[in-house]
Amino acid sequence: MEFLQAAPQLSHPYRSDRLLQALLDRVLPAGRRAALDADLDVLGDYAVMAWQRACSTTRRKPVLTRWDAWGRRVDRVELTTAWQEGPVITTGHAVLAAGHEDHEYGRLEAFARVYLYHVASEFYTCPLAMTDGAATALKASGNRALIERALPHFLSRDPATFWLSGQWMTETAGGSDVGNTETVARQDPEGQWRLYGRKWFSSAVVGEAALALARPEGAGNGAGALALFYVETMDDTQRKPELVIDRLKDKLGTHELPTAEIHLEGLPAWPLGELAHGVRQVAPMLNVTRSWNAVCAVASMARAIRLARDYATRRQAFGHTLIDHPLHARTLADMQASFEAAFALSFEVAHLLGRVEHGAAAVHEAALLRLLTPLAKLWTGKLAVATCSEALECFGGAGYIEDTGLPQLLRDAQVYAIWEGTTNVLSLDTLRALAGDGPDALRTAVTGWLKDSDDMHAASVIHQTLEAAARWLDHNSGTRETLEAGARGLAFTLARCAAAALLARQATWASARGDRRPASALRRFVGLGLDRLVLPDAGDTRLLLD
Ligand code: MFK
Repeated sequence: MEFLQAAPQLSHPYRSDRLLQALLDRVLPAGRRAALDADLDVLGDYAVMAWQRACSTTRRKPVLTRWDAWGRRVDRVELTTAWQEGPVITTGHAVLAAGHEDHEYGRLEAFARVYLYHVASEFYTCPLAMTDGAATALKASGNRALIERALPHFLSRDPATFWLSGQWMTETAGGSDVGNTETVARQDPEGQWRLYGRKWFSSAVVGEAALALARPEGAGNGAGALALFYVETMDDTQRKPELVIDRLKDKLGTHELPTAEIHLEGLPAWPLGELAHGVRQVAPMLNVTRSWNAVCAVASMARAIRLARDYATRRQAFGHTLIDHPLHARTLADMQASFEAAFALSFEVAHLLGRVEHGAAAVHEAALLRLLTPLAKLWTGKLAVATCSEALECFGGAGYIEDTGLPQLLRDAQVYAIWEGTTNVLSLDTLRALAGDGPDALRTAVTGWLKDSDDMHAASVIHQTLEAAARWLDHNSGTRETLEAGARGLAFTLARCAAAALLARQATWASARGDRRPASALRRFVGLGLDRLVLPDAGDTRLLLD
């Protein structure tokens, strides 16, 4: 009988996830913790089922049918099975609704669900993120009519009444720079606003609503003249004729997600607030979707490491199982340490968001949230790509073979660094946050997180690196060009310092309960280095590009 390699098995993503269990044990009051268990358990079951299904069925992509047999325009999108299951899972386990409950733990509890559901959902979490963001932006707008109209659908616990929302910003001329938006908003003779234009990346084309940026006719150029509108896409069960799906995108990854190019040909629209400063109005949505991005990035890392760790116990080479080879074990442990740091930072953002929204936060924590949100997004986006790439390598050639289900992890991970703002755009956003109370807020927070740590070495490296970052900022803040050129290095440094300090807080809590693993994650992560500051340029950048 020829040798056949045993495939990796996915252990239960909730029951065997000590990080999530420990975080919830530390933060949640006992009653809330117990009440959450059933939903998380079922979402973990769903993830295991979805992995087994993906390993035993042919992968599908959504299919767009533009015309029916008789020549009628239908723009029908057929979805994969996981996407068809999306509304039932989402509403049945309050994946969105929990985040908008009236208490400070709502966001944390919702993001715990997102973390478990994400990979199994086949990026159905993308439109969920946007729906969550739309609900948040609508609440921030104070527009009572739209809130009463849309929120009961967005936050529904019944699949029959549940609506998804899109976020229509990106255009051919305006990707990162949404100030180049060409979509025009025009009032018809009855005073109804209607949108005319082309949106180039519509990730929730199957949604029932969207928030869209558009330029009211006659308003000037630039971002300040844009307005934010709410639109609906359906007339009962028919897509509105003023919304035309041109085609689905052929993407590197996230194949199950039906990202589309669309035309708006007079789609009725309602402004959220004033007919200007749309970017400012959409910012609450961006910050929520960026938090989702971070949590989903760590969910992908968790999946990749979980499979690679399992495989290392099943595969023999050179007379040993992989996990008994020192270099392989070291490689996995390095991945685990960085993942634990990324997990700590992403879930701190989730927890802070709920605390700030419910007035339960300390004075400095609003500025802290503003700073940590882009940091978590930009750092976890890059780390997810590196981690998934390393995890694939842990399988050797098998990691490069489609029907193992592994390459998809890497292809999908690449999107975290791109959508919702690229790494560089988010690094520049970090500069915006640092121009306010961000630096003081971070210093105060880090001091608090390190307060009881008995890892003196780690605490000292974190403090020293933060001081180096503060000196770098002081030194370079006079020259915009130098500041921007170094923004990514600065952002990575701050993200790593914050994550390390959060790991230290978790390690202190866990050590007191006899678990020494977070303390070793902290030592290893700090050992990998926190400082990513860049030296001044001396003109080399231009020379290198000549
Ligand atoms: C599975 C995971 C789920 C993930 C969901 C995936 C969804 C995928 C779909 C997409 O990818 S949609 C496309 C996403 N596109 C972007 O994220 C755009 C990226 N570009 C930026 O973020 C730019 O930084 C930005 C467009 C915001 C800059 O535009 P401007 O015109 O240069 O903005 P400006 O003048 O700096 O800021 C305008 C206002 O917004 C300012 O406030 P004021 O008017 O009061 O001065 C800013 O302070 C404010 N602002 C900007 N970013 C902010 C913010 N406020 C709070 N938070 C922020 N992040």
